Amino acid sequence: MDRTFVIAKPDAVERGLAGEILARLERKGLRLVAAELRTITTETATAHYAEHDGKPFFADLVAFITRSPSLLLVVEGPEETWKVVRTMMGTTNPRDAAPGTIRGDYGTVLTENLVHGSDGPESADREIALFFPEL
Ligand code: 3AN
Repeated sequence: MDRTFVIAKPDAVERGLAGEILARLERKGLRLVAAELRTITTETATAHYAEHDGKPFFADLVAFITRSPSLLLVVEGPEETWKVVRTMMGTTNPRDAAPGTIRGDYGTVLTENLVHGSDGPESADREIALFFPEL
């Protein structure tokens, strides 16, 4: 089976949407491998978002993802699970995201876009190792 990493971000947990996000993934046919409600540390957030280090929004991004608990998930499916999840998430900016996607149904602003999903197989491996080293 093919695994990917998902975060129901602080805004999702604060709004009571973490269960909805998990339920959507499960109803799609993905199986839950790991789940933990955890406040992401600044150190882990900085490593996770390393590709954005130096960009003007980096500090706000780290402050946002560490501000309250996130629901961290590893899910698995038959193949290209990262792509299945990305399609269900919708585009990065919820304003542009199609209805029926998580961001399209529940979000309105770029900086509070509810969910993260690995953007490829290498990212999935790296992010699972970062957040769930025991896996
Ligand atoms: P995605 O979450 O769709 O993979 P990335 O990896 O490009 O998108 O961006 C990571 C996070 O950084 C996004 N979820 C978003 O909250 C934030 N972000 C991306 N671009 C911007 C931007 N131009 N201004 C503010 N925040 C941004």
